[in-house]
Amino acid sequence: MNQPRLAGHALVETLIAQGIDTVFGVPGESYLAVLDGFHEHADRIRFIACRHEGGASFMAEAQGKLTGWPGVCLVTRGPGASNAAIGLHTAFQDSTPMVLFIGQVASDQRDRESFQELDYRQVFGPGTLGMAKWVAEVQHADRLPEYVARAFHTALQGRPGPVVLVLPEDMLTSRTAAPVLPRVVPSRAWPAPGALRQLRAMLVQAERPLAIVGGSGWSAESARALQRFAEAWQLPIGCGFRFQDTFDNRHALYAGDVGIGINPKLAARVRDADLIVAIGVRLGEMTTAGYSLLAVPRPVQKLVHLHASAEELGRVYAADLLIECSVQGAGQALAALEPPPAAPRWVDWTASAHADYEANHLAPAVAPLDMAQVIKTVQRLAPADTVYTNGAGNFSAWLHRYTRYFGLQHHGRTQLAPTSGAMGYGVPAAVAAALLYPERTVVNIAGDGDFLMTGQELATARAHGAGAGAGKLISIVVDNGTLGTIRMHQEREYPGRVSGSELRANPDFAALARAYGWHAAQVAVTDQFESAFAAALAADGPTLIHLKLDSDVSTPRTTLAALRAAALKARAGS
Ligand SMILES: Cc1ncc(C[n+]2csc(CCOP(=O)(O)OP(=O)(O)O)c2C)c(N)n1
Repeated sequence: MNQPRLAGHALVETLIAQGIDTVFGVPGESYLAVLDGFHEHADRIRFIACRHEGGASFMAEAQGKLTGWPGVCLVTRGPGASNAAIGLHTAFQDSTPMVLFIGQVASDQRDRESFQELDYRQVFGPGTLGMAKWVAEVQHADRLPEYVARAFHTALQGRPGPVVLVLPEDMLTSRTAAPVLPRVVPSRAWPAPGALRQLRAMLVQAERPLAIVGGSGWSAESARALQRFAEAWQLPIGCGFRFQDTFDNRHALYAGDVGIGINPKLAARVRDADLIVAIGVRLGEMTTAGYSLLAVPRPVQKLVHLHASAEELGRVYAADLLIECSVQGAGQALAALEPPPAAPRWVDWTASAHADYEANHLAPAVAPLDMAQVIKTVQRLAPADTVYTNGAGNFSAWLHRYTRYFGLQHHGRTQLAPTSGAMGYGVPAAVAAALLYPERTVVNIAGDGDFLMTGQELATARAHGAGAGAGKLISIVVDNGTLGTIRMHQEREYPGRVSGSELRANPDFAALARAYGWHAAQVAVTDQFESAFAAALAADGPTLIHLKLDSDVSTPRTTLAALRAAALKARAGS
């Protein structure tokens, strides 16, 4: 047993034992004893005080995405927990390991609706369609190590995801001599040998196979194993929505991303495939183009789904073969599969899939501000291991289409993007990445609506020196004066009837950034961008580049005027 110490201190010690050196949060009077624990152990762990719990929970989520180890967030009772919900939901939908700690009212005040009291089990209650894998309250300080170890196991095992631990104030101020537990070693399921034999037989029979990869939990090693498997079988590889960095986009087997704004030729190819092997990825709405690329519930294509969660397998699709296994297990086992008996008959199919991807990378010139050229310039100048972050909005379509993610077999994750479609994710994710990997450059692309949801975290970046070292922190705000995505849907469904989607009285984003102590530049024409970005890469602190984009430019493929005209024409014809 240890010397008795405050449970708040013991909690910090358990986090250190779990390998955590950075915690994101917003302080509250409910957990002063934990804050005191950070003070006590300041040489081994830091508490990054954010400006809003939405920012803090996004940062912890990004930490989980980037490191593969649970990101940790600490917030106070009802109001803090409510603000933090968005990061939790994102971690759930994105299968990101995360632990959210919430300070709670003292036990002797419970159930009175006392100040800021909330029933976290009701609000975040576990489910397969929810916010958390597990929600629990730690009632006895002596059991803190047990709860924390279970939280880390639960966040990491099976389908990774978020866990909530609730900490009553009186528990945190009690004393405990309980020793911390060692760092958990999560269990990883391996595919069964019989299932692998079946999968191999299906591959041998196939004419036009295609693999869709993604999901969380991949290590660089398992991504390399996946690449060896793909090479042995000459399989075209598509990456699931916002898991574009699972496979090297420069590889000759890469076919493109199977997400929003999918290359129409790739969509046709997914439909035309006779065998889809989905590895690690959820077959969710965005990856299946609204459940249309694969028919529900019985796809026309033969379907093999490898996933770490029993709940995910068969959730939507009646597949031909379901294999419950971790992505690490999948990668290693697939790489060890007996190679094909002869050169696969689909090599032309694979080559044309990659040729379609390359052709989709070409962009027609657009004036005065060419977003495709902006993204291509970013990637030409930025270091290879740059981390790209974004939230939700049409602006992200250029990023997703024109960035070639290097694949996590080289640099670990290089894409931090919410499959949950949460606006406001990109800025905090970028700040978290810059704090966790100070030697790496981080580029955030944000919409004007998207940026203003969490822009206050520019202050967090400055306060903690993000982007002040060798790695640069750059936020590029695409200001089109509108919630362009919503406007796009309005023009399709209710042409010409704009309601609620204008962003009037936007701030001067460059001036706003300077007020936060960031460098800033404004760019309205393509030619100005390269020098602005080069200056950001050479700057001695973080930089925001404010892009002025015509609101009519809706996506890489269309304009609002064209959408409106098409919708009006369709109405006139019906
Ligand atoms: C937190 C949150 N609120 C609302 C939405 C719905 N939504 C999706 S995209 C979007 C507009 C994004 O606007 P902006 O950031 O300006 O980017 P743009 O589409 O104009 O490129 C909205 C409101 C969402 N996805 N997330």
